[in-house]
Amino acid sequence: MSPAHAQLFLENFHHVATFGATDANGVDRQAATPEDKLSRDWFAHFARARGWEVRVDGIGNMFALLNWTPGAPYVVIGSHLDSQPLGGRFDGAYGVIAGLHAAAELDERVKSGSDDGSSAVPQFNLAVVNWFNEEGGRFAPSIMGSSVFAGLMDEEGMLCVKDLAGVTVREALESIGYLGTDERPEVAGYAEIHIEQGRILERENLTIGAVDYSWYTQKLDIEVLGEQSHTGATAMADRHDALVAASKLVLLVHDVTQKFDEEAIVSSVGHMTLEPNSPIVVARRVHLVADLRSASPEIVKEARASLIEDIAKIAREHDIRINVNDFDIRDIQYYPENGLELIEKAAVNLGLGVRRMRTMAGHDSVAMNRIVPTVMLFIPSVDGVSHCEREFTTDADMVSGLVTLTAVAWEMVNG
Ligand code: HGY
Ligand code: MN
Ligand code: MN
Ligand code: MN
Repeated sequence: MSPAHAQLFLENFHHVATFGATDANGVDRQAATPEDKLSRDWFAHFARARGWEVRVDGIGNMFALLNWTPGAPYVVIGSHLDSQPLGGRFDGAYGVIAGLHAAAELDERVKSGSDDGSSAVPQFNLAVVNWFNEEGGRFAPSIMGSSVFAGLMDEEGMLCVKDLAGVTVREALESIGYLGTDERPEVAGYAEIHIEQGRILERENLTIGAVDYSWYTQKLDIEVLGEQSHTGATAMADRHDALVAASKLVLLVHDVTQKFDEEAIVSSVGHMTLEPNSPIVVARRVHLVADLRSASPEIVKEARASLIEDIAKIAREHDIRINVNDFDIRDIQYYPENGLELIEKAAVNLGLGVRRMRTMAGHDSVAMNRIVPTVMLFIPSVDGVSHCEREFTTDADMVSGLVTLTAVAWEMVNG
């Protein structure tokens, strides 16, 4: 890749980071918001300017299609442009913009006849994807667009999901002009590059991670139903305070990890809403979501069972109702051996340090790996920080990842 192309990639990456930019160098570009529309419009412009076909499907997934061989299926590369609220500017967006520039590089190679002597026109076409709502911050569950694409979630059901303001996915996508009807491309394989969102590559001074499996994850949707009353006039013995019960629950979700080996399981509550949320009213309802993850499904199931028991005790103690629903359950995904070897070979050829590693974070590749051969690459995160405005990855590592993705995608389109 020429230095000029690498420079253009960096300029584009930093330009997209201005869509929904926050004062502290992060982004707030949640699914189907006006800020998300800005990044989608940019994606479509980048593709159309190069003569690529742009499609939008029924759940807002966007595809840029490079039709080299009429009728051939597509190797799809990409990730997601939506972010967490007050999130990082690298999570997802890096993989989409690297995907676009890897495609531009390979398009050049195919159009000018490949420089490495392999067949000029590859066996498969190439497509770049921007998946809808990978983050699940505004609309739960997460990894929505790619899961609908992979047939793991029902499109109609997901279009009816509402955000906190009661806006449905369908209404939100219509409001930004990205509720499509285009036919989904036939996929021969999938490749995604992403920041690690952990500390391993940085600690071992490596540049590329070849993801070999993803952790088992599930969420608990919990509704605590107490009784509204006056914070001044109601005797303590007469209160059914949903927030006191919910607060005990939050600590239980954190403390359950201590029943297992250190770091064998991670869990927390990251989302909580309160009704009526007024200073002199005892809360009647609290809605919270707990996130449980482990390399061992058995450990998550054991932790869940322990929580269900404790939740029943709290409900009895406070004479309130607590409803618990499991959702967003993602089984462990193992990525194919030949894909790992592809990443390792490309990295070694480029003189980059590489190792195999798991992902604790969920990704669109977790959905795609259920239907097509899938490879997932990581580049380092400084301090391992993510889902936070302080998220950072160096330009040099981003370019190294881009060049590696380009090499891997070239192998994949040539079958
Ligand atoms: O679930 C995840 O880990 C991803 O960030 N959506
Ligand atoms: Mn992500
Ligand atoms: Mn994320
Ligand atoms: Mn909620």
